[in-house]
Amino acid sequence: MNKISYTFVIIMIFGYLGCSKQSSSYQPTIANPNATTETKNLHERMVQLMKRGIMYGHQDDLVYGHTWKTEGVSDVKQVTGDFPAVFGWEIGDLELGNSYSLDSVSFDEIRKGIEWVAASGGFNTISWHCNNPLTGGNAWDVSSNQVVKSILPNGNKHEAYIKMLEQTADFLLSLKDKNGALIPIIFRPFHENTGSWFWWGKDLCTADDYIALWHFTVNFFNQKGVNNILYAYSSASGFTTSDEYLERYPGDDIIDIIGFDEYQGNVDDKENYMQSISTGLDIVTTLAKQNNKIPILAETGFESIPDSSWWTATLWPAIKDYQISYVLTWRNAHDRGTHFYAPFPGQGSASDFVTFKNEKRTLFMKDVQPE
Ligand code: BMA
Repeated sequence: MNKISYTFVIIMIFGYLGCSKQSSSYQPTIANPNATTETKNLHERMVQLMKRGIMYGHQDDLVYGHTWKTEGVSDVKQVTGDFPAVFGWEIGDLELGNSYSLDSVSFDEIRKGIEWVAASGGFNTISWHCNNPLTGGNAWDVSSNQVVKSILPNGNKHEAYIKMLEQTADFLLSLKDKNGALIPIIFRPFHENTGSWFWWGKDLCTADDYIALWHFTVNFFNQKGVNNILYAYSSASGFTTSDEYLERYPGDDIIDIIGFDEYQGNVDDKENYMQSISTGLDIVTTLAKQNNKIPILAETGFESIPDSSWWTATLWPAIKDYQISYVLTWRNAHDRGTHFYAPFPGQGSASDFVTFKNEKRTLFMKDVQPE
């Protein structure tokens, strides 16, 4: 090739790369190259469904609700006639080898629920209020700022943490569909880490150690063949810039889904809550587009829902203009009368919740059925 045609080819190649970069569209990808086919399919369904609307999720929806535990069906189903599209599950205490979660739900029941959701076309996400491996206290034990350091390689609780991870990996590998394939799970450990109320929180460990904890954990699962996971990072709310959001972000190489948790505290807090959601979602959806991640509002709600039009006058206007995969409201405790975040029959916001459900772009279980 002579010099002129060589130069021409180089220009063509760079021209092509430049154009293809500019025109490349938002196409979220999975960090784990060994993710199972079912996990890839679930991820792709999330990407496609985001174009249609925002899925509604509820924590522990199937296993208990307001004033019922063993007998009853989903408060959300009772009120709307349909189930949520996304089901949150909590596995705190599993790592201790216990048969019941910290919220007194048996892991066998959780497994059955997860299997039912997968068979019914819904999405499963697991949160983990992991006990404190250094002190033996619970997730909220912030008496030491050495916990994360102590469980990383060379720390004196490293082996203890590995045992906890083994219990967790065994559970994740026990989730099978009717064909024997692993059920894909959105796993969201070490959440709200930019607050300081859990042992993995901001004042309790350095950013480097927090990020190292994530890497160790994901690598451990990868080595165990736990390839049915989409990893979700959700900070606390309150960040106002993308740099701030990324300060403790574990990295694009291991994270698939990004979001944050935000709650409304009282009726007067409405404007602040809506503003905080909007600031957070501006940042998270922009970062998601830049880095090909799926954005979510990982946890939210207004305890006891004292505002009868909260769903259509607060939550929906705050999120409706964002392209996010889902919004999840927290649990309806069976044993604490005021600790609920979804309505039950007769609750003050029940009819407004039905209006929210009937919005064209809110997606419940019947709306997300695979083709
Ligand atoms: C918290 C509360 C607790 C619960 C924990 C883990 O926000 O709901 O009662 O034990 O989540 O589910």
